[in-house]
Amino acid sequence: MIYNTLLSSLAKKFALLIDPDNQTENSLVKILSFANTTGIDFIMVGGSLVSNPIDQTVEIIKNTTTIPVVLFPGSLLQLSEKADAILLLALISGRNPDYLIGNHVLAAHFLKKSGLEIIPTGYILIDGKSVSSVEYISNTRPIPIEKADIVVATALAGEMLGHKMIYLEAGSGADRRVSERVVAEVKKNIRVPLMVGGGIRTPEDALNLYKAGADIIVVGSAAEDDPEILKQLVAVKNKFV
Ligand code: 1GP
Repeated sequence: MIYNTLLSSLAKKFALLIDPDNQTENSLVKILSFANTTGIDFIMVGGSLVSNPIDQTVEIIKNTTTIPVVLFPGSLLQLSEKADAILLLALISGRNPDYLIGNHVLAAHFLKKSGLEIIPTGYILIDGKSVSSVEYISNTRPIPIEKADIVVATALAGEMLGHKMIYLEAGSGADRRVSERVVAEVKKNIRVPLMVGGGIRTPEDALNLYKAGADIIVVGSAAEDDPEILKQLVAVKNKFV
């Protein structure tokens, strides 16, 4: 079980995010060849707007690597029985009922039959300086970056509601990633694993966020731009072993 492996050790984890729309089969295989040699803990698949069939992407990943595949669905069109697990996201920074419970009701029977491992995740969108796809598509507002107290209270409420993971998200390709201060404040207050993503591009970013308390770092855009950077980014987590 993927969640149990997250809990079973204190080691820092690294997740590669694949947005199917940003990949051809060739570029996907190339990025996976780097992923296979670097010690990535799991591959997330999804995006705010995905027009390619998610099954195909998951299939290519499963045929190319043994790294567990975790769905990160932006919509009901992004469900696949071929993955290993799903982050069942509740967009708890927002006040759009569809993203808090509506889509989950629609997906519930499918998920129960799918055999996917379900990881209920409190998903918190934080202002990354520019309007993110998540903000636009979900029609929710991000929490302002300077309002660390609101982020902490939101994360706490998410944990109290039973979410097994908290994900701090600045949005894919964010101009400004989540700050160390916010990560540290949230980490002090919750016990479930803390994921951080959006705009993380350099080993220094990763190092500082791990130091601040991130348990799992998610990188998508930087690896799309230059798959070779994965080696340096993933190597950072080994400094904490
Ligand atoms: C987006 O947090 C992820 O949901 C990854 O963001 O593409 O900026 O790495 P990047």
